[in-house]
This record gives sequence, C-alpha cells and structure tokens, in this order.
Amino acid sequence: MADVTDMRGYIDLLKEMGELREFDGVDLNLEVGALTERAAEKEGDALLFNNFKNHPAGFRVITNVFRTCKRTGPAMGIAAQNGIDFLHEWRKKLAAYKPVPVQQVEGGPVMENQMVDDEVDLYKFPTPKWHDLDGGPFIGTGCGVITKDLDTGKINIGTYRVMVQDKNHVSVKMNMGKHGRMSFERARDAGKPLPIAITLGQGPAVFLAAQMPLPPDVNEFEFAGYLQGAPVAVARGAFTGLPIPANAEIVLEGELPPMKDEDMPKEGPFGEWPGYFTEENVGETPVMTVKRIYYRNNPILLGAPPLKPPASYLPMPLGAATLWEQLEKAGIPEVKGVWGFVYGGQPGPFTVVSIKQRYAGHAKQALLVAAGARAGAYGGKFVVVVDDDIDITNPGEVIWAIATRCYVNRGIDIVKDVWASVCEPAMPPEERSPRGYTSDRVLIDACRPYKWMDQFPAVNAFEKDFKDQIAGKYKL
Ligand SMILES: Cc1cc2nc3c(=O)[nH]c(=O)nc-3n(C[C@H](O)[C@H](O)[C@H](O)COP(=O)(O)O)c2cc1C
Ligand SMILES: [Mn+2]
Repeated sequence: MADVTDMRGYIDLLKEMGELREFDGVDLNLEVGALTERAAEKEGDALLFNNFKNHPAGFRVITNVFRTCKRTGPAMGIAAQNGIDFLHEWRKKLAAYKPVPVQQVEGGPVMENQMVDDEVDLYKFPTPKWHDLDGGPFIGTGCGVITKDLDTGKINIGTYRVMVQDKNHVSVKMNMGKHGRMSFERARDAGKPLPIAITLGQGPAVFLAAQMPLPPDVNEFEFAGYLQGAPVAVARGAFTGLPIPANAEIVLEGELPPMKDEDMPKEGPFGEWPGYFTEENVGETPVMTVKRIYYRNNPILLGAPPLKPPASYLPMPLGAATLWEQLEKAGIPEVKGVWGFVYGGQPGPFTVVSIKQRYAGHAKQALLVAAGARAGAYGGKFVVVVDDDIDITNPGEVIWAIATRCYVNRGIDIVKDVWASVCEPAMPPEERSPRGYTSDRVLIDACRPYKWMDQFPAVNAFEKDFKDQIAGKYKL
C-alpha cells in the first residue's frame, strides 16, 4: 500500500476491505470506550464515530484500527495473515531496515484550520473517557509526541498518554528512560522549555513507529517512511519549527515549561495494558502549554486505548519479534518462534519461546537469554520454553506443555530483582522506588528433557495429515 500515507487513505482501504463500522451520536462518556473494548475483544471491525453531542458535526474519532493482522499488515508492508508467520516476516523487515528520509513541504492539509494562542480550545475536539475509572479525557492514545533534543538535535516521536488538563494544557506521561522524557529532563536542567508537537491522528505507519520501542538513533519518521514505502511529508510548525506530518488530522503545538516535579499536577488514573488502572500520580507528569492547534476539515482523532488482555490495540505481541532477533544474535540456535500473552510494546509478563532442541542445556540457555535480553527483561515475569511441536500462539497448548513436560525440580528457576515496568500491578507499594523498579522472574523449562527425550512418552494424538485424510474420506 505504497500510497496510504494518511488516515483518510487508510479509511478508504478499510472500507474497501469491508472492515469499517460507522456510528452516529454515541456518547463520548464511556460508550465509545465500551464499543471499542467489545470490538477489540471479538477482533471485529475498526470503528468510526461521528456526530457527538456538543461537538461540531464531522469531528470524528476512529478506534480498533490495528486489531487484526489483516488490517495492520498493509500498514506495515506485511503480507502474512497469521501469528508466527506474520511475526517472522516482521522480524525480517526490522532486520532489513533502511531509513527513508522525510520530505519537507510547505503547509499541507493539516494547516486547513488553526487555533492560535487565546483561541486554543481543546474541548472543541471530541475526546472519549475511555475507561470508567480514568481520571479525565485522554486525547492522546493513538498519538505521536514529537520532540527535538536540545543537545543532540535528534527528532523523536513516541506514543505517550496525553490527558486534557484544561482548554490549553495537557499532561504528557513520558515515563523515565523514554526518549521524550530524557529530552525534557535535559531541557529542564538547562532551565529551558522543551518545544513539543503532538499529532493526534495521522497515517498508520507514523503511529506504529511511534509506539514501537526503536533504538535512540532511529528517527521514527524515517522508520515510518520505510513502513509505508514512501517518505513522510512534514511541514514546519510555526511556533516550534518542529516537523509535523503535513497530512495529519490534528496537531497540538507548544512547549513543556521546565516545571519542577513538585509543581506537576494530578494525572491519571488510566486503564493500562496489563489490564489494570494505574493509580493517579502527582508530581510525575510534565505539562504542555498548547499554543496552536492545526487541524484538517472534519478531523479524525485516532484512539488506541490500552485494554484488558487478551484484547489490545494491536493484533499480536509485535515486541516478540525483537526478542526473537535478540535470542538469535545471542547465539541461541533453532528458535522457532517467540510469543507473549499479555503484551504492550514488549512481549510482556508471560513470554513463550519455542525451540528445536539440539543439545543438553539448550532450553535453559534460551530461558536465561530471553529473561535478560533487552526486549524480554523489561516488564517480564514468566518465561516459558517449549518444543517446536507446540503452537505457542495457543495458550491451551502452552499450558499443556507446562503441565506435562516440566519436571518441576529442574524445570523451574527463579531469578530475583530484574528490570521491571512501571505498570507491574503486583509490585508491593514499599518496593516502588523513584530510582526505578525491579521484580522477579520465573523461568519454566517445558521442553521434553533432552537427555532422555527418545524415551519420553509419545503424544496421544494422530498426525494431522492422517487425520485430515480419514476425516476427508468420511466427510467429517
Ligand atoms: C496507547 C499507548 C499508550 C502508551 N502510553 C505510554 C505512556 O503513557 N508513557 C510511556 O512512557 N510510554 C507509553 N507507551 C509506550 C511507548 O509508546 C513506547 O515505549 C515507545 O517506544 C516510546 O517511544 P521512545 O522509545 O521514542 O521514547 C504507550 C504506547 C501506546 C501504544
Ligand atoms: Mn525514540
């Protein structure tokens, strides 16, 4: 889909595919969120909402866009339709990455309308309250937060949750260690405001690149250009000079003043990807003063609220492809797949690796690397390794492997104090430290024991081919 570079082109494609449901008059307070959750749970259509009470007709919200491989594949340049094949193709695509430089343009559709200084009114844009206990309307979920590091000059785009504080302020929850956060900290140390722009509806590739854990030297715009097979066209923001996608739907522009922690206002709670609300925080979340809003005629806000697993805004744990790559780079042979059942950007707290065992100790080696490699460490908890006859995308098969092949005495290890995510629900309050979080890992070897594999009981199930043949013969 070389020429789908904005949300409207993508919507046309979704319509052609018969994958878009349109709604009128849905309540922004919880109804949009509930419909989004239901559609995600059943891996249903993308949802486009229009005609909200007290908002201009034509100001729209789109959700559940990337829930299936069928819809997300075209946005990532991937043809495969299902789980492990899709992930494998994605991994190859990541490995072959070549930056596609942006195309600088003058103006663009995003400049069709502007609110400047005193005219800025965030409440004009329909913003759902996504989950019942959310602390406010989160305008930024499917967004891209654009910053330029004052020291290095590097442009970054990250998806960070953005809550409306009042008509011209939003809080931008860039967590510690995230690229936008580090640029903010450096500007604050220098006593300077950090220029910032937030795109709230844009081509699918820009969003996918923004929410992906890419290395600091990768420019997400250039990565998005690679995904969409065409450069991202960017215009210069009048207030900041930052590159903003010229065909974005809505872009906020302004600055993050060098605010001290103690002055940062209440943010959250917010329903997050592990399936729980994070508690409200005070003194943690930088605030943006919005100086300008650019928006297209009849703008479309992209919503990608985190949901309780197995629902998600993504079709699958894309971060598992990164871990797969890291396992191979670390020298683990014959990795057949990597998966996660509770995922955000990382494969998450239940990660499964399948291998074709080649030597004694191979399975344990895979576990140790998976628990420690960058993509597996952050936010991990349980790591399972299984033989390659197990379909690791099927939780029933994974549980069967653990239940029957793990010899608990040798098969389970616990590693303490590993790098943890801020979204770890089970972290005891007294262990939540401003210096960062750690948590423990359980390594589960659910492979047949290599040393006596040949004597391991045979599986009580017919070969698929034989079953297909007999079933075909009797038309079952
Ligand atoms: C819907 C959604 C919400 C997210 N919210 C946050 C958030 O509030 N804070 C955060 O640090 N990361 C959040 N992330 C994850 C980041 O987008 C991800 O870690 C990304 O790689 C950050 O970009 P960076 O590496 O350039 O900092 C969110 C991702 C998605 C898709
Ligand atoms: Mn980045």
